[in-house]
Amino acid sequence: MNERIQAAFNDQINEELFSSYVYLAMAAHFETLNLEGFTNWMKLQAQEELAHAMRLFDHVNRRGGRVVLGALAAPPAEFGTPLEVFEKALAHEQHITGCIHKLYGIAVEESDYPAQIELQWFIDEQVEEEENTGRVVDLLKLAGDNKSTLFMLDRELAQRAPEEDGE
Ligand code: OFO
Repeated sequence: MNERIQAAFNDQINEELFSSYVYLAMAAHFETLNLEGFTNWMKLQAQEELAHAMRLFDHVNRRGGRVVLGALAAPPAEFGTPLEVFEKALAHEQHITGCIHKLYGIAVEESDYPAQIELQWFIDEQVEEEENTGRVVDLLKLAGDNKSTLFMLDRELAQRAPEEDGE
């Protein structure tokens, strides 16, 4: 893999690790609100992001490239109401989708076909990530100030289980 692709993959590893860190901070935020289902959802999301970083990590190594890990910024500690948290999560996913599309564009410019195939998985995954996060945003908007609907949603999010492949 050439230097440009390698650097771009390393940047994306950092983005995925930072995503994991952000969702872990959101889980900690939900813990303070005693919303166990929301906490569960965010903890699993943090694990998924770590799996995404590892998938890119493995791709670089399998191609004879060199993974170089950069510094991780501290995520915020406060995120607001459950709706505000999920709106921020959705905005974050939209940002990540943009990063993946940019990375794919670089792989096309560099005629790196294995990278393009690997990144197609991420393009699909981002559609799912935005869909899942956007669904919770919509449900929270519907719930409005209704506490019992919020608790019902909390119970639903408690059901989220790790995906078979962890991704
Ligand atoms: Fe890695 O998909 Fe979310 O950020």
